[in-house]
Amino acid sequence: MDDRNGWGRNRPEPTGSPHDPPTSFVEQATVTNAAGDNPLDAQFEDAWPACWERAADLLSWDEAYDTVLDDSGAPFYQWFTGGELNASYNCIDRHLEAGRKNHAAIRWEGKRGERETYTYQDLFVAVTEFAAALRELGVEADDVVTIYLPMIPELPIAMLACARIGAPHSVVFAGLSADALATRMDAADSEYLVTCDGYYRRGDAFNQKSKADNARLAVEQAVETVVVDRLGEELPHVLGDDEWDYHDLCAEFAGASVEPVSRDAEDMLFLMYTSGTTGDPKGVVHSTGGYLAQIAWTARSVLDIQPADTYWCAADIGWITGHSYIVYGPLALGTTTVMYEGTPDYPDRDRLWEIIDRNAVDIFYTAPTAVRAFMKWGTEYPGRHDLSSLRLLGSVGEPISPRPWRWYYEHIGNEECPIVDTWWQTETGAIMVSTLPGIDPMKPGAAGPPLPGIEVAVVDEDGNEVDPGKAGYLTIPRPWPAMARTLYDGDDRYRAEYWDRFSDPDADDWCYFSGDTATVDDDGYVTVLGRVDDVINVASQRLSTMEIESAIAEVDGVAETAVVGRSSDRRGTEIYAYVSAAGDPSDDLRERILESVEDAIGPIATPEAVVFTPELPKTRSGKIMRRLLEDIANGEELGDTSALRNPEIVGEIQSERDRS
Ligand code: 6R9
Repeated sequence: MDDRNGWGRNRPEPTGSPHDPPTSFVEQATVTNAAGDNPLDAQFEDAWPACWERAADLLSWDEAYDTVLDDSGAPFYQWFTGGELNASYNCIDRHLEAGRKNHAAIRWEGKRGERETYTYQDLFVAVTEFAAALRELGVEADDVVTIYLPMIPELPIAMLACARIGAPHSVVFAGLSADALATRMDAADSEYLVTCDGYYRRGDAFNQKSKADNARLAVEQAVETVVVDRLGEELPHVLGDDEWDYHDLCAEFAGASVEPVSRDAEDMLFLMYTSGTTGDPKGVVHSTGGYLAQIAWTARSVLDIQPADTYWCAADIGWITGHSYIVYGPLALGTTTVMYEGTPDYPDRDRLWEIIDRNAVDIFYTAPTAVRAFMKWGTEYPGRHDLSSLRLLGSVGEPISPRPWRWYYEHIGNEECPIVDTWWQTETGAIMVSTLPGIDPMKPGAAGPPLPGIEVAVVDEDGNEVDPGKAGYLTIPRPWPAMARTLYDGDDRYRAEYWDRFSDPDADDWCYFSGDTATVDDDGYVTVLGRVDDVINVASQRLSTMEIESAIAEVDGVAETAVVGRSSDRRGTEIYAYVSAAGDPSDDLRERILESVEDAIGPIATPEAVVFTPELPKTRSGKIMRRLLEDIANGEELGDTSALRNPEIVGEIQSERDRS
């Protein structure tokens, strides 16, 4: 990247001033600077990769590993080779053996106010019964089982049952369409499906099985299907050939015992589809040993999870965040993990705070998109509840800019909870960049330094590290235990997507490219700017849409914004800003937005249009659908909007665009 480009400029420092971690937190933090608790310190070159043994020590191994890292087949790295273990044993059985049978494993909060608690013993029973049922259906080790369930307890139970018998699971987010499910089942040659009759969306019963039926018609293979009856009389369904009722099956295997199958550390634990820059979704393959080790270590060191805690990650298990930090991480540590089926604003906008209050939640982990919504709704809602049980807050999924950061810190954390802004990806499997909450100062807007044992480099087009404060490509020059092992679609695509760009195979020099752009400051703190594909070219200047967005987001009265490019004969691309306002949108707000961008970046980045909208279109994982906004700006035909959480917003934005 050269300096003439918009994003090669020095970027302003994150505007938030550094905060030291609150003393009350530091005094009891799991990982501190105190002697004797070295946080997997990889300051010394020769301590790497051996430092990762500390992570592996958090697990119970059936067979000890021989080698920490085998890099002979790079970039197809292998971790803890020779080791054997089982993920469901690590997440369940060993806690029973430690006398923690009656400790709550999962506290489930249903959409209609239902509540269920699974102790570790209950979870053990449910998982073994379903594991026995899966075996009966013919599932063998290495068969991919697709799970298409909403946030009900049967979802983690099914995942752990698969793990118990060595069958990799592929969880497809319940809100995805029948086509999306079929594509993923086809790509993984999956002959087993676990789904449900339906679920409640807001107050209404929504038919999930008909989507699953359509997907099954679209795939070539015969699919044995297990159906969880979630809605009972509310949505009667009939079971056809190759279809089984979940609860009947489990009842048949009541009291069954299924020994956890020892898996090689490198065996696939699960497969997770994520969207690629082009074409088909990518099937990201995760290992058993390295994945679990880094997940457990980061859950303990970054999220500060202790067995006695009640911990809540408000993501969906259908995404990597839910796999790693609702299911595997917290359960491996033997804590209580809260699982919530509903949305933050139903029946009212204080729903999450009510759940925190009632369950005395210690640790809360969510996404900036949610924080922006809370900020927009106002302090009245958290104000209704006692949030003093909270000890730590987390953020994931996007950059959290200083304003929402401060709001989260003050109004949810009462200035007593550190915030960990955790950067990672489906492909990294586990958290990679974050402050250690008992040690590192927080800089609002910057995620933090790479974790001990992790190396990050921000580089230019040629792979040379850029100076502090300069934007570049976010790369990871050294392997890490939870890294994706390959893509299910093939090793070639894996190399092409992540390694070709910045590696030199002839020199056996490998470097992972994340697809993100970032800056690093003098203290080694990483600020993520956005995806490389979030770059637009205006009058031959390359601008980062994220950079423009952060200038807009700082304006008082702006709740949320997304910036896209619109083709123009005049300037190549014009900047289009979609803004959701905290109050009523006004001309004055529009003026202040334009000024803020001009001040932060320059007139080159001033948006051609500011389109106010009540909400931005979001995927179910809360990421703004920029591509869709781009199509709207360009007046293009809109593609598939089935992955949207709020499809109804599209029409509103289109008419708003026509007015502006
Ligand atoms: C865990 C997850 C990965 C992409 C990633 C980056 C963005 C995630 C972030 C962040 C800034 C953070 N991202 N965490 N950007 N700060 N703390 O979200 O995985 O769905 O695969 O998305 O999300 O752009 O490359 P995934």
